[in-house]
Amino acid sequence: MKIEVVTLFPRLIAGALEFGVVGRAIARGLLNVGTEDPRVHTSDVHRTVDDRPYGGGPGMVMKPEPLLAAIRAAQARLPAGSPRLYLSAQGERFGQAVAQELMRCPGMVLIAGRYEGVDERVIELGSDRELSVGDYVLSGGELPALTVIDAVARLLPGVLGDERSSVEESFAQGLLDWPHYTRPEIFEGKAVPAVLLSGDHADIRRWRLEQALARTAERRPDLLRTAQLSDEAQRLLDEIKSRAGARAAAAAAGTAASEDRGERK
Ligand code: 4GX
Repeated sequence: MKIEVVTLFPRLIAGALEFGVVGRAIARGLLNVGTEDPRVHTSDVHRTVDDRPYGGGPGMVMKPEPLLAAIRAAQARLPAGSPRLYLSAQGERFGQAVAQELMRCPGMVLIAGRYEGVDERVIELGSDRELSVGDYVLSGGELPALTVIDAVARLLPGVLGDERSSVEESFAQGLLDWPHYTRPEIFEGKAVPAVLLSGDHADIRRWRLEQALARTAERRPDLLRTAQLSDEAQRLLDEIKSRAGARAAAAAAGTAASEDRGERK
């Protein structure tokens, strides 16, 4: 896959891509990331890429001409059918489903804006899709672009070898991760759960699935509504929920009983 990032800070992109899984994917030729700087597409002595907003107000807006020229130069280096994606807080939420969709593209242009925004006509003429990585305000689109690159790169064939986590591929797909442990067996008085030392792989597998389900139910119940649960997972989840329900009832009854004894809540 070939990715082009349109950015005023090409070294920010290049620097972040030197390390880890993505760095290795690039070194092995599984992924290629280029950058295009709108400043290159200016002709005035000051290399101006921003201007004051029509209608007044504080802050600056990215000028349309250099930005659109940069997008087109980037696009010209990519195969046909490579989408142009604009990163902004106004976009559709980027998540694992969008990453999976983008993984199938031959390439993509990621447009990282700076200042208070870009001239709206560039979004209309030079972008196919607007993506947001989350509901917070950043000072530029570079970190969102790197987020998209990282999430997509991990899905490319051959990028994850042994590290291909079973979470993404197998029985706990769409759930939060289970807890992980390594040596020592006791750390600061805290022991590793015994089941993980038992050598019983069926037991370990069931425990991990149960942990993933319980955490997801507790922290992100919204994910359970879209996760594709196996019959086994659904059964485990029903048990977890009835245990939680029973605990809540016992706690309420305990409160009632202590109140009956005249103790305060
Ligand atoms: N998820 N930003 C875009 C420039 C900008 C400012 C105003 C349009 C209007 C963001 C996010 C994000 C910061 C990227 C501002 N563009 N991008 N940039 N959250 O906050 O994707």
